[in-house]
Amino acid sequence: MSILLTARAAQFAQRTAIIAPEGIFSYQDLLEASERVASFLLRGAKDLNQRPVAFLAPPGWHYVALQWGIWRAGGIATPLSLFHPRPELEYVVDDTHPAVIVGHPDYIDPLRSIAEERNIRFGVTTEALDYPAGNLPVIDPERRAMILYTSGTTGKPKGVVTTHNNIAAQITSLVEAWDWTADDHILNILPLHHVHGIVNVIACALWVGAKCEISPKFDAGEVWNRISRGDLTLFMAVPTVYAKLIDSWEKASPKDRSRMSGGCHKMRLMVSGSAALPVSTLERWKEISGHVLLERYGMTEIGMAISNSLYGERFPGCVGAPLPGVEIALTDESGGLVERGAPGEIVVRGPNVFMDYWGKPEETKKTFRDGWFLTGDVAVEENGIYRILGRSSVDIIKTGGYKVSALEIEETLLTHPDIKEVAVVGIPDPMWGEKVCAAVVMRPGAALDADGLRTWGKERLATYKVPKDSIALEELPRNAMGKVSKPTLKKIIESKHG
Ligand code: MCA
Ligand code: AMP
Repeated sequence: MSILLTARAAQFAQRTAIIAPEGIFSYQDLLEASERVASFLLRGAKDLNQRPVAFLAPPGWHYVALQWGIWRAGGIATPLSLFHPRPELEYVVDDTHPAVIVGHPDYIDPLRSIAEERNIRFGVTTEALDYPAGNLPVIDPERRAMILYTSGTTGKPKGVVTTHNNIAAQITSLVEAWDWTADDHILNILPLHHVHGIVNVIACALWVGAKCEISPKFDAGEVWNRISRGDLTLFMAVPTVYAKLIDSWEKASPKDRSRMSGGCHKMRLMVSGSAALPVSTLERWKEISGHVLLERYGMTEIGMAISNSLYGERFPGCVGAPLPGVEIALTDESGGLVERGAPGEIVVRGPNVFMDYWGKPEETKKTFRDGWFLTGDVAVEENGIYRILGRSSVDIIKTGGYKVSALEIEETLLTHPDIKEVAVVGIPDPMWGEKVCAAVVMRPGAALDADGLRTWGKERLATYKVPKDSIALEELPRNAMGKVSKPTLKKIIESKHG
């Protein structure tokens, strides 16, 4: 057997696969380029034997050729984030011990020195793409294919390992539910270190032989220009992207607005996910685009699990029904099924569910009960339709579609020499969904410099994790047990911001 996604490409050989800043590439181009990349990674060896390969490339041709090349060499594709400063890149490298680190020419610094300090082989994507093609191994799809880092309730991010079969199950479920065909043409504007961009957009498109157009970065004006051309069939994004597109549309002239809306009318489907879609955004988007956004629910560990329907009614504020092949149940704290209509934790079972957390068998064990994956999200179900109520942990924050851990941010802020105590919370925000905010108790004699703290934070954490607002308090609110009361803290911060 062979890797499922790449094995399908031969049947679409002459069709356009990727439209990217680097050019337009067919499926045949992708097969040839990934063969060269795989040969570069192998350098004469037979098989990478499920060793991770860490790589950093902007969304585009190099990224996809590299991902496929890693798979075809028998490695585990471990994408790094363009938004991570050196300490976060080092964390992933030290956690995965990759066989090779590969960087796009624009992102060699600091990757090369991270690799050299650890005696890890380093390569540049351009070298890999020029390497002579050689023999490649046959890969069993039960093998590990990808590691994506996700924040959890226990501090540092965990590497979520999926197999080729897991990824294929995640793709085929969406291909069936949303009727993907080779005639589709999608625009990706999402980062490529998360499931949303990697699986829902790029992998689904490449599975069916569709066209995948990749922007290196989200820019509302450019997205509107692209949509206005009227040849896209699909668009998928997080609620913050739709909020930004709405802002941009509101600022446009009447003539441009009609061009922008006209482009949307030509599409067959627009999807929102990764965070709760406010009903107000759904309604405004419908007025602007004529589309009722299809909202769906997913998670790094499971891909997509629940979705509103493509052809049937879509329910505002709800995420719909379980996707094909995915089993869902709502359970109470002891693991029993909740009564109909009562809130419960979403638990998930199916071939889409990940294999394990990289190098963390105990953490893996804790997130499964009787073969069901425990999501930590709470929902209710009525007539087969699920509505997400929130998360069981106050320490997980969703900002602009990124999941961040309050504990990880607190741990980092506590290393600041002027900070004595700190607590981080997510405050509801119309643009970001939730905004990361920090309350700090400064050491005697030190005063809070919020801008300075943000600059300091960006050297240590991805910018989206760095608190957008910080306030200084004499002491943190605590409950009778001495634990910081985050609900009280949220109220304090909200009242300070009016
Ligand atoms: C950028 N900034 C952010 C975020 N993004 N701050 C908080 N949260 C964010 N998400 C910072 C920037 O660093 C900058 O800081 C300031 O905010 C303004 O940035 P701006 O240029 O306006 O942002 P942008 O470049 O337009 O990015 C917004 C974005 C992006 C396009 C919404 O955040 C994004 O691509 N989000 C999607 C993430 C995603 O794919 N999540 C899926 C994971 P400063 O001004 O200080 O420099 S979830 C998933 O995969 C599961 C399976 C699922 O269900 O889908
Ligand atoms: P991640 O771990 O980054 O993959 O984020 C997964 C989390 O995003 C889920 O556990 C949910 O908390 C949240 N999420 C994803 N889609 C939705 C949605 N449509 N509505 C509410 N929350 C969502």
